[in-house]
Order: sequence, then C-alpha cells, then structure tokens
Amino acid sequence: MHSHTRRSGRAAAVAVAACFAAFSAQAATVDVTVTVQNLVPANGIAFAPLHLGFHGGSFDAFSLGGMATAPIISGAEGGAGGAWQAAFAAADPTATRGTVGGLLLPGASSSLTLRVDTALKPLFTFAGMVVPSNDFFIGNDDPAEYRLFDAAGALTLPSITVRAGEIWDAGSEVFDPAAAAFVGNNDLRTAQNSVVAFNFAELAAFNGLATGAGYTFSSGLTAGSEVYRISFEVSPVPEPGSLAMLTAGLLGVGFLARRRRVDDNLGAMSAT
Ligand SMILES: [Ca+2]
Ligand SMILES: [Ca+2]
Repeated sequence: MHSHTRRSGRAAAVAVAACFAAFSAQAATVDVTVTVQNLVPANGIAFAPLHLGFHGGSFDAFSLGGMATAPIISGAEGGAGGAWQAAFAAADPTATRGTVGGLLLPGASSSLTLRVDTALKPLFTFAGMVVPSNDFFIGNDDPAEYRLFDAAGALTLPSITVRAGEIWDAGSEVFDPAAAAFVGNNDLRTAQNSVVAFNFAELAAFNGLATGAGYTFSSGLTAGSEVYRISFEVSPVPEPGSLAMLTAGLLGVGFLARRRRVDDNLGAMSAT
C-alpha cells in the first residue's frame, strides 16, 4: 500500500513538472505596459506622441553626426512619425511597435500595453518630437542601447530617463519660431542641411512665446535636467494553449489521486 502511494506521488509530481515546463516555455511572451512621463516643470517643453518598438536590433533611425533621413525627420519635424514606423517595420518585420500619448504637457503621463516576445525582442527603441521646436527630438542613436530583458525573459531595465543634454536637433530644419511646432506654423520650414547633434540650449530662444496649449513658454533647462521618463511594467499572459495544458495536467493529477484512493481501497479489501 505504501509503495502504491509513493509511485502515485511520483507520477503526480512528473505530471505537474511537465505541465509547468510547457507553461514556462510560453512565458517569454508577456504584456508590457509602457508609461511615459513629461518631467519638466510647468510652462516648459512638451512632447509629441512617443513612437516606440520592441525589437531584435536591426532598426537604426539616425546617428550622431549623420544627415537625418526621412524616418527620423518624420518624428522630429511635426512628430507624426509615419516614415519612422514604416522604416522600422521594413527593417524588423517582427518588431512590436506602437505610439503612446497625445501631446504630453509638462507633468503629464500616458500609458500603452503591448504583448511582447521578450526572447525575440529584448531591445527597446523610441523617438518623439520635443516642442516647441523646428526639429528637436528624443530617441536612441544605438539600437542596442536599451536592452530591457535578459536571456531568461526577466525585466532588467525598468525605466529610461532622458535628460535635457540628450535632446537631439535633427539638423534638418532651420531654427525659426514662425515655423516651429507649438508656437508657429509647423507647415512652414527651411531646410537646414546639417547633421544630427545634441542641442537643448536653443530651446530657450522660444522663451516668452505663446504655445498652442495656451501657456507662455519658459524652457528653464540645464543639461542635467530630467525631462522624460519611460517606465516598463510586466504582467504574465497565460495563453489559451498553455492554460489548457496546465488545466489538463492538473486534472491528470486529480485522476491519479482518485486512482490512488481506489488502489488503497482495493489493497485494504484484499487484506481482509
Ligand atoms: Ca545610430
Ligand atoms: Ca534644427
């Protein structure tokens, strides 16, 4: 009778281990909530919607010292980002892409949840226009700069904080308040024909202008000022397939437990 119990116990343990192994094989896919926050004080810079993607590393939208091309210009001039999204999709067809937030005013935040395969897409890339400006943006030059997930699928980088000294000038549009988004007519532009460079000091040249949100702009930034944060939160996704296997496995354990009781009863009966 005791040997029956031990054998049934081992079988149950094997069944549980098997179904949890099947479950964790699917656990590389998780729901990731991306929260963006504008960290600057009132009356400072705002941000256009953030274009973002989880990916494998093959999309590089721009480089320091290089001419800005259509993808990053579409993010930096006006913020629409259509060419950025299209170029990302072409370079990395399996990337999980999205856009979060509307016009993100000082102090505001916004969130988006995406389902991400952390094994195939451990890297994070982003681009968003800074306003008021003609062609300023935030984004990562190196596609591999932000690795969010380790090989086991654990989130190892819970947030990215952007400082004023990391704001880019695309070098594609000449500084001109009359043509700058948020304070002027964004449809006007004069080609700059320069290269991508760091530049936040020029933002102060918009001080005193009325913004599209109704406040009078005041930059108030130093290079170390935190201007933007992107935070990540992960929650598990039990997929229907693995959930069914888990349920079947647990039902199997129930069956073994019932059979053990029957075996024990039979043993007890034969002993009489
Ligand atoms: Ca680059
Ligand atoms: Ca410029």
